[in-house]
Amino acid sequence: MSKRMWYVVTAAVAMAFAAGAIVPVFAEDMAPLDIKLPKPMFVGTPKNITSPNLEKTTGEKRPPFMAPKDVTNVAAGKECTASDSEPIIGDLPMITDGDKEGADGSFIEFGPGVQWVQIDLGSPQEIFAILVWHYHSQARVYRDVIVQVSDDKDFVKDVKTVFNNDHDNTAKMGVGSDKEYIETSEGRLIDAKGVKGRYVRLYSNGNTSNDMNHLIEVEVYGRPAK
Ligand SMILES: [Ca+2]
Ligand SMILES: [Ca+2]
Repeated sequence: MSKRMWYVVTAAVAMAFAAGAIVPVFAEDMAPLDIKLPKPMFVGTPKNITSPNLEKTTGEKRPPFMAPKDVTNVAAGKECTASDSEPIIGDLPMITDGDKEGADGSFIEFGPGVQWVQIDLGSPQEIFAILVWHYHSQARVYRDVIVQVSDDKDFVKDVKTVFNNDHDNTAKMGVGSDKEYIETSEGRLIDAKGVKGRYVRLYSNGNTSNDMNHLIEVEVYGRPAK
């Protein structure tokens, strides 16, 4: 390359860089999330559950979920609120107490209809995965599972929906394109794709065994938002 040509190419690259056309890529250190699972309460794939929006159950273990190496469960021990502050069974701190077992004594029960719980992460976080265990001592599907993230504790503005399997809008919060799923000891992992927010809110609307709503544990894998 001639000296003049080199100069032209170098100048063109420098201008493209300044214009934002070339973005430097720094490979982030990723690692599989280290998720501690509770003891399974049943084995095999239940065949007696039908629902028009149910995903096909493979019976296979969930593949590892890759996230930046520095994420932790930022929900651990954090304060929870709910649509009903006095659940029928259990109390709100159980949502983030680390106990994910399926047996009696580990789940909270809320009344029928659309109910929500909310976790205050304390400060805005960059969220990569949300794990939720509703109930797993029996195979069942929870209806209208909707998971949202916001910096607004009242979830009025700047609401980001990261999961919604209400295909027929019975919760009246908009139609979701996610599938219903059968609860197991693995819990449900929701890919939150680095969404930012201080509060996480999770809705449900009864289940295939009864009209009640249950929750065992929620984990939120993230890191402080920059
Ligand atoms: Ca718990
Ligand atoms: Ca629905």
